[in-house]
Amino acid sequence: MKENYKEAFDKTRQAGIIAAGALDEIAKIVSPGTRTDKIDKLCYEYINDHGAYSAPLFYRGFPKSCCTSVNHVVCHGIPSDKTLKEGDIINVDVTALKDGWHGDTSRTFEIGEVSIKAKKLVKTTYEAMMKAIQIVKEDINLGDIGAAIQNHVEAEGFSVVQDFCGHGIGQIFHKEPNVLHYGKEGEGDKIKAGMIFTIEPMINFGNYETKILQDGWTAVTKDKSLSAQFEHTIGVTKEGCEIFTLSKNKK
Ligand code: EYL
Ligand code: CO
Repeated sequence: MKENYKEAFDKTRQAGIIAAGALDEIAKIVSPGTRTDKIDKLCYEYINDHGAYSAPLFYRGFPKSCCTSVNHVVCHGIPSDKTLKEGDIINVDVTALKDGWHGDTSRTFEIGEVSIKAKKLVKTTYEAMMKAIQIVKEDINLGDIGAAIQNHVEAEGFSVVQDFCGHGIGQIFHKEPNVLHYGKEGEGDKIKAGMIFTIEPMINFGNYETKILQDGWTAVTKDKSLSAQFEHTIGVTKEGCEIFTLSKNKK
């Protein structure tokens, strides 16, 4: 059972590099006046030009190639003619399917100058994801990941969304295990070397509760407060983990 996961890691790394590269290109156009469907078009074309598919497109009927979630939208925002404006925050979530394997990643971008509270929310969300990634290695419990995120986020006065979670990923977009972004140390299953999953905390400025809009896709905060998210796809090793979706521009 030793190093049997080399192919899985190699393939997921290739998909992850494409997904991260798409976000690097998207980072260049997220500014005041940009329509969210322009982001979707760039995502679609970048991923296709790199010999891959956008996994979200038509997944469970989803109509676009990526999710664009602005301000109080928690996740699964649908690209549209909506125009970004100064002070907005937007999460863009992309998944590349390359050679049968998935790489899933998202970042929250700030549009022009944003409020101090939005900045703090985005920074804390990124830190929470990275703190969780930093503790990952064989034999920790899934609850340790949730606790690392929840402890950091709540110390800053924000709340962790409970209605969506990270997930196992590989030749299937979403599989076991569910990776909760809240929990207690020592709880949940132990993780083992070779496992591949996402960590993708959604963090709200106000209450953790969400609801789905009439369109059937868009998840928003019930209290209309701001929400931020970051996501990486990682592979567990004996000593730690590998992040498959790092940006070349280091982010
Ligand atoms: C499609 C399916 C309801 C995505 C992710 C697009 C959206 C809402 C049903 C997870 C689940 C992206 O990127 C994702 N996870 O990291 N569904 C997704 N859809 C969709
Ligand atoms: Co995703």
